[in-house]
Amino acid sequence: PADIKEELLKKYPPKVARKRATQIMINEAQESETPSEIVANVRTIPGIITMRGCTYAGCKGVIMGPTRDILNITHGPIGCGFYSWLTRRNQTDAGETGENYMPYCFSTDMQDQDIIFGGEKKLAAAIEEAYDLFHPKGICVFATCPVGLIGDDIHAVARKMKAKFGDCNVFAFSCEGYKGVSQSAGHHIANNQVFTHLVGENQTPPAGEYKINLLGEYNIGGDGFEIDRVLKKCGITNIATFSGNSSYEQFASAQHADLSAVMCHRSINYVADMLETKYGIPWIKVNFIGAGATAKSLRKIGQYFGDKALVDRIEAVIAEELPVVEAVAADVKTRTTGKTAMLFVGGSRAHHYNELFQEMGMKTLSAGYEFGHRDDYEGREVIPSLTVDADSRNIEEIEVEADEKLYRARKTPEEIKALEDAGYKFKHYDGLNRDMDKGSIIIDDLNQYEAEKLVELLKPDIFCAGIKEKFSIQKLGVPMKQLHSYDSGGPYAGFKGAVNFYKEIDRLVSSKVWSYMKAPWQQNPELTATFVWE
Ligand code: CFM
Ligand code: HCA
Repeated sequence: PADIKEELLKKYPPKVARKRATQIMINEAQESETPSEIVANVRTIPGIITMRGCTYAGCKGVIMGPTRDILNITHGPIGCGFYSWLTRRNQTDAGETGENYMPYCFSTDMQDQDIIFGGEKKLAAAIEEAYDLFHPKGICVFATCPVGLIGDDIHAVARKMKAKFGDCNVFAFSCEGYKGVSQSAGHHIANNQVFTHLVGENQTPPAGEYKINLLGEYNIGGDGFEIDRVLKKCGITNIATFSGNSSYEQFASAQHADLSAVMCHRSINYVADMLETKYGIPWIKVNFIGAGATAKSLRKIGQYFGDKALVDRIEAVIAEELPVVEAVAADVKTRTTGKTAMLFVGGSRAHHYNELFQEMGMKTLSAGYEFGHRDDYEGREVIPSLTVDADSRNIEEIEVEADEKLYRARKTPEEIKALEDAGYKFKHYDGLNRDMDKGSIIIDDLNQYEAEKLVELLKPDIFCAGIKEKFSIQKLGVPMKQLHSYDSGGPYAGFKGAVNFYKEIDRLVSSKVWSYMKAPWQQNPELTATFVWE
């Protein structure tokens, strides 16, 4: 593995090589050990073709995109709105009312003259037009790069329009694309505003027993539908998902839950903290990717509430669902055992999907995040030692206090202690490194060059990443599975999702079709050219 690292760095100029060397590590960490430090959440070196996206993508596309009945307006040139229009496969169930603005792409379509003379009037007119046409409960406004550069005050416009309408919650996000080093900054900006402007608005407690919020689940390919199916079967009430298949009302009611179950902690762990500080809702990490992980997460929720009726029902559901999944795993394993994978996704998924591959007897040779932070690699305990650089300081941290009226401790300190004494972990997640094999290669902010080099050197049986990587990897003769959009597949979460995933990966790694393929320039060398410097 050390040779592989050297190979990856060889082509770089010395300064670039030195920096990348701090973001590529040969994994030493084992379960009990403290992983060594990796450099993460820092700017991509200019000139490198990163896999990352921008702050606007994280705010508008990732966090706010999946909420069906909030009308999202992109204030900017049309490309930003167009790119984030239905590309993320976040599904929704608009139910009986059918109120769903996700199929629309709302944008102020800024032109040169708006950049020169200012775009605030155009934005106000767009909000007014959207309100007149749809009368939504909420309108959100998203800043793109030029808006930040010319200094349009989108928050003032939002406040003015909110006051004018009276029955529509209008608020804005300063999520200019360049603001952070990646999407991650956009998650934070989005979540802060939802927490400030929306959570807590609905005072009527929703009906149901064992109330939880599901944080960091975005219903890609229907994952959230499958998780909701399983939760419902167990008798657990999901008040609000942040933000897959969500509605305005769900966010507004989130303070009524008794537990926050956090799935993708990368995109939302600070909201879990704020819900606890302000309303008294404890939080735990869960993971519904993988049949084993799903069973474990359900048991963790059961143990928190501690009711025998719930615990028994959860066991009955697991006993009913798991054998079906295990039968499929046993079959595919005859073909997939020993096969190898590489996993490079934005945040949590590069970690979560390890478990699904393990269930198929497969081995992850190399993995990493586009924009994870050190805690996503090394575990939550490193958070106090993270350095706050200028880029992180750019992102607002909001201070919350216990709400005078609404704060209610869900458990007594004795109850919490009893759970912890029994090994129960609140507010905790392990990083990726401890779950990866010794000697596997962990890479932060992998780029186009390194991706191709890794495939060339280690020839995995499958490579998992996003749309930008898809075709270049397939041209190398290796099957490629998108773990962002799932291509056209899914769900992969929960019990039914695990079955879907096993079958899909089995199909991909057992097929030879990609290795037979030759790119045009491999067949017809006349298509290649050599540049000669005269
Ligand atoms: Fe969390 Fe996500 Fe991910 Fe993410 Fe994303 Fe996504 Fe992702 Mo694409 S919230 S960090 S910003 S699990 S959109 S649903 S697939 S990069 S690994
Ligand atoms: C985003 C969204 C994305 C992109 C996926 C990809 C997603 O980062 O803006 O590169 O294929 O999951 O849709 O992460």
